Amino acid sequence: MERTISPARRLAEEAAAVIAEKTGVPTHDLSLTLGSGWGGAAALIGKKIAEIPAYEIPGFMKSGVPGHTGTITSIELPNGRHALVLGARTHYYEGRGVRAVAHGIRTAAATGARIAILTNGCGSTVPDWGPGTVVLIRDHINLTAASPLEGATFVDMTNAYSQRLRDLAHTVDRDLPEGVYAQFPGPHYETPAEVKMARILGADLVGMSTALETIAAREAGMEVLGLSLVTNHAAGIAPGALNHAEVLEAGRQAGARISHLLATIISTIDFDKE
Ligand code: 8IG
Repeated sequence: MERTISPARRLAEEAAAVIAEKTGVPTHDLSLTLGSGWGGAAALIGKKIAEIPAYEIPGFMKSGVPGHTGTITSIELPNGRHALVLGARTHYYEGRGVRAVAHGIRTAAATGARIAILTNGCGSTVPDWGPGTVVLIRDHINLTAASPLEGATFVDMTNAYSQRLRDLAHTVDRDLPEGVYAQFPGPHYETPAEVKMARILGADLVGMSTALETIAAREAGMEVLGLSLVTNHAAGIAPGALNHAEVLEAGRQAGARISHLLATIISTIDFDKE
């Protein structure tokens, strides 16, 4: 029987071929998406082999969000494995459609990556988890009313966030809390009533990125580790209003500590045991 490849998959394979050509690295092992606050990790995990402006790679566009860089970087880890750092996340709220949202992850999968580490900055619905708290994502609630998958693609989401990788993160920091991440469509932040709803539904964290990317990663058969940096209490959890400058400032303050944490977690990954 003839194998049919979806247009989304074909574009990802084209992008992967360009990455292989421009980096000289034929395959990658790890996909690393660095969200608000996490950017410093790229410099700590290994040796930079190449950095490519995202718009030179098929299917990627320039990021319009301050604090989000638009490059794709190939890094050689000390163990000889290769990480593809996606500094060019497309958010659902940019309105480019779900295919653009999933393209980075699909491309990383097409380069050979079997593990996806997804990081983000997010709001917290838990009073005790203030700005600077790092949380391992245990599960998510997709409140975007969208899916990055097209057609009859029935992907199991039971163990979307790998127990193996969460255990491994706990060997680095046994006190890392675990939480449920709810993705809202954004780009506006929630109302206090929406945050209360999310809490009642079981969400500890609220964000705008990671759930859709995890779905795409699971479709591609990747193991997912999700790490959130709380940059703000979600609306109504603490007194006062939210603003993007405060979010960036919280990320900046936590940057060195969480980048080191992430680099240490990556250094402990056993790539042969999936
Ligand atoms: I950073 O409070 C960041 N991202 N939905 N709500 C949502 N996304 C966020 C928030 C927040 N903070």
